[in-house]
Amino acid sequence: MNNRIHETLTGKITRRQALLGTAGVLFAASATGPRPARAAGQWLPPLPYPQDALEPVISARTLEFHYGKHHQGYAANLERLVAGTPMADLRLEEIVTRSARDPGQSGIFNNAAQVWNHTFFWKSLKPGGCAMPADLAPVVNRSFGGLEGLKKELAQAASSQFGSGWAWLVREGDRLKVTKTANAHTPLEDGLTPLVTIDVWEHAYYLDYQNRRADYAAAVMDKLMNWEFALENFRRGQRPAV
Ligand code: MN3
Repeated sequence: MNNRIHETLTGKITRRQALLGTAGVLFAASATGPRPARAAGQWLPPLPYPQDALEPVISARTLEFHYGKHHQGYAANLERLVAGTPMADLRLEEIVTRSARDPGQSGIFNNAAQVWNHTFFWKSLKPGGCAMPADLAPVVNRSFGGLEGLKKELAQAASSQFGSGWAWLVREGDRLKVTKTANAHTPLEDGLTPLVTIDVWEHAYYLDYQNRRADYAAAVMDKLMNWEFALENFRRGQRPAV
């Protein structure tokens, strides 16, 4: 978290802010009035790689829309929906799990979950991909009989999800399993630990693959999947923070 966001979230008035002049005065005034707005853009962290880094599997043009329009749109909606509510002070994962239990908050849930899912998806991909880490291989073997078995199940989940949604590799106890969710839904709602995900909304692949979702999913698994990120999440053994 950068200092400015941290200061805004904690409400600290620092010497640096005092030196900001007008901005510092405005912030100081807001300390006794309504809670200051959270930093703009907080739900839209930078992509972890350049926009063209996933080519040719995922084009820069797709990321321009997927990150720059879709993810950006969910982030902007979320910011607007939680502004001035008690949700505004919660961590993103808490907003997701709390709003999931309240049908009256489906708008907040859909946007918060999509922000979480997308931030997690970007981290699930790595330019050039990577090998399965030796420390994760035994649990993959135990759960799926090997990497090919895992890919087969993940491909099946990606292809068979009817309409928009997500295919996931998750940790359940000491084993792994594949699951899929519709629309904005996420395994966080079921208390599972996601390790990696594949976005199977049409906006994720249509510019590059049109209707060939299975080809997109196979290419992502073979050439971009960040198995090192999967291991990090497996080791953490709890809800991974994004
Ligand atoms: Mn998407």
